[in-house]
Amino acid sequence: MERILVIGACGQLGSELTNELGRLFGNSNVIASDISQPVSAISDFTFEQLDVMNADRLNDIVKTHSITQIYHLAAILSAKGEENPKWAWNLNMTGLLNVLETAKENQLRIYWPSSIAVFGPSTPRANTPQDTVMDPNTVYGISKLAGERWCEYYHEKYGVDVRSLRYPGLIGYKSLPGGGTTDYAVDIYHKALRNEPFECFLSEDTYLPMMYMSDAIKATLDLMQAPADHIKVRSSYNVSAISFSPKEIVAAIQKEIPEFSASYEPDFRQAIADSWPDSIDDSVARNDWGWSPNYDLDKMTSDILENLPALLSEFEQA
Ligand code: AKB
Repeated sequence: MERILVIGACGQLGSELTNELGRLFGNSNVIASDISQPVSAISDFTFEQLDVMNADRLNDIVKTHSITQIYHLAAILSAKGEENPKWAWNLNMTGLLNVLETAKENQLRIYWPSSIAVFGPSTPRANTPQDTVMDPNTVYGISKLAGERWCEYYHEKYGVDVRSLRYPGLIGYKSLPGGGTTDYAVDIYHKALRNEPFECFLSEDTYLPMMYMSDAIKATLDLMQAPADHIKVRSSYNVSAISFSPKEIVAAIQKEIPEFSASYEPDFRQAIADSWPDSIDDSVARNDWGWSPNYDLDKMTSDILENLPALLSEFEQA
């Protein structure tokens, strides 16, 4: 019987993953936690307020709820991290080390997301391989690369069953992301459905690897449920689904909302995007545990434009 703790359950990925874990394992076996107050999307779950920097509180929650697996999602993303680098480093690293330590003490399975932000300006941009040059130049990317090394270290030295994916930009419609460079590809749908023009903070030809939320959840759960001997990479796996530029997502939306328009005003996030790959080679994940995505740009766009309208008024009230 698995007992699962989600850290960062109020976030963009956390709220959807918590509900999916509840469907798989039963809501009573999933404990949601976050530094902030619980959001309505996770109201069906036991909630524990947790600052992951507080190792004692984390250990108490693990013991009280007989936790067997942790999904540690709390992190400061790329754009926000650049505003306060030391704070981002401290939170991203101390949080992960606290989780790895409690995993070691309590024999837990851990999921921790890495990111395409581990790559940098000298990394090959097209079809970036699993093993390649990594020279991140954002504090977020540096913390993710260091985190990958720590995950592999805890697996090699202490046998911790830690598993990780290098997420591309994640696009969902059920909640708003915060602080990422790829987040324009979420905001754009809100503008389109409100019949407002969109001003993009990246230039129109900036390609980035992206993934629809439902594929991200599938990748995460497939990885966590794969037999341990299939998991050959204990740093983090490349996973890929779609690559597109702002111009292409605008065109995909215009197929359904022809009057939608966008303009381009690149800001400091352009340099971050320019340091990341255009597309990712995920053949190692496909071979090791059978990864394959379901959504391309058009299919994702149709799904969002169909389902987001029912939620728009909730976002306005929030
Ligand atoms: C970000 O833009 O910071 C994140 C990421 C690619 O990890 N979405």
